[in-house]
Amino acid sequence: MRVSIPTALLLPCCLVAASSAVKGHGQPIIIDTDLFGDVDDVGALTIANVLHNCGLADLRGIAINTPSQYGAPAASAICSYFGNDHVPVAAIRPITNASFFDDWDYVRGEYASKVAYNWPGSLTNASLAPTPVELYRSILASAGNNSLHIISIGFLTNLANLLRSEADDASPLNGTELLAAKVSELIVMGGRYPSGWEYNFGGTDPNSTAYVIEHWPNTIPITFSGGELGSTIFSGQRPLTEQVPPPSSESLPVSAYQWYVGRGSVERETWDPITVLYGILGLENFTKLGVWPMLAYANEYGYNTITANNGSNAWVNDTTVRNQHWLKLADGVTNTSMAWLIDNFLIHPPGLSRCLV
Ligand SMILES: [Ca+2]
Repeated sequence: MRVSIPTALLLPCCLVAASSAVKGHGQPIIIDTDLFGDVDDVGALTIANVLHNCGLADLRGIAINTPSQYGAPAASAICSYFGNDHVPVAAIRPITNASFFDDWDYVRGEYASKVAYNWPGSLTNASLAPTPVELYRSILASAGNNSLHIISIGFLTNLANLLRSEADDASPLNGTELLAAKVSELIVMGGRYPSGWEYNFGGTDPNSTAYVIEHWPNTIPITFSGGELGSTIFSGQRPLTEQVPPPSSESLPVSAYQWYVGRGSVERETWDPITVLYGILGLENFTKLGVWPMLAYANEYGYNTITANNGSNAWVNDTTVRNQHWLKLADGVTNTSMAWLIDNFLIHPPGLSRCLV
């Protein structure tokens, strides 16, 4: 039996946006993901595809920041599953034969190769993908001024390389100039707030984290989604029992969560899905889903700093800096209600054109 929509979340009917939205005509986004080592990236790419299909997002491209050969084909598989074969996927080099193995807790399972094999997308071999810098520069060059949101839900290696990139055939601008011209916001899942250590910042490539935080053009807003936000919100379990046809055995997102979490549970922390939701909807456009705004800024001013070689971060309360924020749940929004919204996307049939099930 399906759980009813929490009424506290819903807007009055007359405020819900009209269903005149056109597929792919929403907020332009590029997603930079470490799809491979955690399954919440699948939830995040699911949300991006659903919101692309219902007209709130324009998914221009995906850049993979982990080296396994399975990441890029899995990302392509997710897009194709939702009817978006055209979305280009870039793969960081060198590409390796690495397969996920959980040597932290010896519980989680590999899912990327299974997703790529069972739902093959338009990209079936990572070596055929462009590099992330090539893809970024091409997409940015053709984008409108100050139009794109870049959403980072993994390591910052690709963005550091992009910042360092030089003029090429795609654009006479170097990476920093190109970003300053075309990007209207950077959204980053990483760090802890106001201070702490988190895996995306410190786990693999803290030098790139420090480079991006220190060299990002100060004209572009940055919003951080910290480890503390997603770690208390658990999603994925409800879709296993409430999957709208096709059944869960044929659902790519549900299958990925089953393969990863395993042993009778598909429940997972919700770091990346929340980040992509904000990256597309901002604070205000939750109303276009028919729900009240569910996120808020936790600070008014200041900026983020990397304080140690291990990628630890700390917020500096500088009242003169106003373009950086970190996220929290809006007043009155509970972990349960945010999980309900995330789960609504995970049960979303791939052919359904409206945003919510
Ligand atoms: Ca991730």
